[in-house]
Amino acid sequence: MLRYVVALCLLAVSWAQDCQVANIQVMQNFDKTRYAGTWYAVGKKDPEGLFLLDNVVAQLTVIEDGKMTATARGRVIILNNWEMCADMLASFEDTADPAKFRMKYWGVASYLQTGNDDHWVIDTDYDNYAVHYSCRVVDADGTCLDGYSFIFSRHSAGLRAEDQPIVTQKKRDICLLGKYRRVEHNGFCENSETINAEPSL
Ligand code: RTL
Repeated sequence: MLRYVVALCLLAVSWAQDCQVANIQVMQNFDKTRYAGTWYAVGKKDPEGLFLLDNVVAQLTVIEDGKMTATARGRVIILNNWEMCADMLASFEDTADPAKFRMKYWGVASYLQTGNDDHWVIDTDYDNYAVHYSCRVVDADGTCLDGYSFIFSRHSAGLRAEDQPIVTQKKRDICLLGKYRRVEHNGFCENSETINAEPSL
């Protein structure tokens, strides 16, 4: 009996950690209206190339037709060491899975990056933490070759102690444990005007 239990556990662990993008579990019964509002990035795993460095704050909104839009701001370094706060806009396209979106994004300034990435919500309690995941390039073996992930908190100071073990487990589930850096919030992007522009869809 014990042997079967051990075998089943091993099977469950290996299945959960086969690192196939297609097998990544996302938030069940995801509710975007509860996901809306301000999120402070407190941890991130970077993709290849230019990316948001720190002081990253995202503001998500659900507009009348139920579509999700967002603004995001963060410190970036572009061109030859030009440090600035990037104001970004995004519109989300729903998919068959309510926790998986396609996110089109662009900068308020035209010289900022534009893109069309996955935006998957791996887990959230809506009031304190959210684990985000985006794979940009899936490798031939089905694992993620280039992607990024944010750990969001409703609190700029970071995650509550009680949420940390949950988030650590989710990082492990998406095969990114140990790949994150802390995202500093030192006020660098706070004194610029608040962005309240609505993305033109
Ligand atoms: C996150 C969620 C909220 C909306 C948006 C997001 C991502 C923004 C990115 C911006 C990159 C900007 C760069 C600018 C330098 O040219 C996931 C936070 C838009 C990826 C690299």
